Amino acid sequence: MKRLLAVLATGATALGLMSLSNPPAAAAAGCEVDYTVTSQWQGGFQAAVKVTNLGDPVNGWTLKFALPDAGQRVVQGWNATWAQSGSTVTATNVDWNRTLGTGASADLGFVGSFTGANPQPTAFTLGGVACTGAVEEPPPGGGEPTPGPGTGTPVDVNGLLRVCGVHLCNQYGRPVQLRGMSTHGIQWFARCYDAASLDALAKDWKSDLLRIAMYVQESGYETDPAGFTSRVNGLVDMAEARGMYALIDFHTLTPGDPNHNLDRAKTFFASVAARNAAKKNVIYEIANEPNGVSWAAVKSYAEQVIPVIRAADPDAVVIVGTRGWSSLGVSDGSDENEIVSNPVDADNIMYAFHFYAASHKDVYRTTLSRAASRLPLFVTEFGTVSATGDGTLDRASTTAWLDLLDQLKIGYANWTYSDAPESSAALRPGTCAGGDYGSSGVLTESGALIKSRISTTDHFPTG
Ligand code: IDC
Repeated sequence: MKRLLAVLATGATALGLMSLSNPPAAAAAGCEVDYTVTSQWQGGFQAAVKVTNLGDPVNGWTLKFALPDAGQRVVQGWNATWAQSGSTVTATNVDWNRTLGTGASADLGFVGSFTGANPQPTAFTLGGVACTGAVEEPPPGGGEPTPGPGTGTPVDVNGLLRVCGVHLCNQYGRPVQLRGMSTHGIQWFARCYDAASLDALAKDWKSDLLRIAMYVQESGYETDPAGFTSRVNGLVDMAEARGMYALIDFHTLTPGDPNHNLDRAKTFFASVAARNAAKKNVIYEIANEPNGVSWAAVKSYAEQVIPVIRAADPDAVVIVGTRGWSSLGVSDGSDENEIVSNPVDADNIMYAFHFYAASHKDVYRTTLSRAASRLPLFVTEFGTVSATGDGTLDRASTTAWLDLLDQLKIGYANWTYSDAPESSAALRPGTCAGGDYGSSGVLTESGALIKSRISTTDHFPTG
């Protein structure tokens, strides 16, 4: 059977047909692709791609097309996993748009760069089948299999990470978003990080990472360097054993100038980098929240600490805190431009962005959105509440933030996986003494919200 569908092409809109990836035998297949350049500027453009499934319902799909000018690149995409090889662009469904019923659409988009001309893409295909403008019965076996989600733990699937462009990429060179939890200060909440709690975090929460918040002051590292170094290493091993990434957070806070702790940082990172160099699961975060200090001072600190790490562990990702409590400068009256115009002189690095949903809203979201196409960003800490770590949970703002981070594929760690008596904590007071981390009753309102977000399937791209 061949059904022909009328398609309408107007102005900047090109319509094509998309066929289904890996359709079941004898299923009707067909799609409409509506491509629009929504804005264009010197050297760049933004495009919207609306994909409508005209065939039988699908669970998992991959759209491919060609950007015919070799100078065209997809810089940043949303609502799909975007990749480009030569002139071929691939957009694979994300979690929430995996299923497309008959007549259902997914709205994708991307920011592209170009040199020379900016022609419209051609050759929309899916599973290698050319789009022809019709719905048809696919030939048996005609589909190309879509890579399935990886099996195994986050570290098994993704392996050694590396910054690629503005993203964090896995061993296949594909962008990944890591979603997980931060400890509270390990000097206060060590009891919350035992085998049972980390089992729950890995298996029940399906957390991709554990951020290990090692305060430097406030009874932290400075009081017992060897002891805290060893506790951090122990937690790195526990995360590794459970397939989670470990983000080693040198939790500077007060004083806000990281240079106050420069010598301690060099000593600490020389030690943990040498000890953990062979591991695939370690990411170094060299200064939690610089504040009341210039970007030049933070950059100078980073350019002294990063070489110490690289000397021992050359290939690990390093995350640099930003001015204004890691707000990209916003909380100190600046913005990301101070970094874009004067970046840290090192590669394989990302910049930290922190927010507390009840305190930091649209101005911060706008900054993050803008900065995300220019700087590799990682939300190494955020809260669902106010910047005090306490107060009322702001569900609407938290949801807006997490939707944005998902869309931009920016990784995050929530403050805190602990039973601290404050609303930012995910576990109710007393949980850690009780040792039961699995019952729904142990979760605070914040814990329940965050667990529901991070426990969804990751669909890390492979191959
Ligand atoms: C808070 C803790 C709180 C502790 C305080 C001082 O939740 O129990 O008394 O630190 O150490 C940050 C910091 C993080 C803060 C958190 C909430 O990185 O250390 O934790 N916050 O105030 N930046 C913005 C908010």
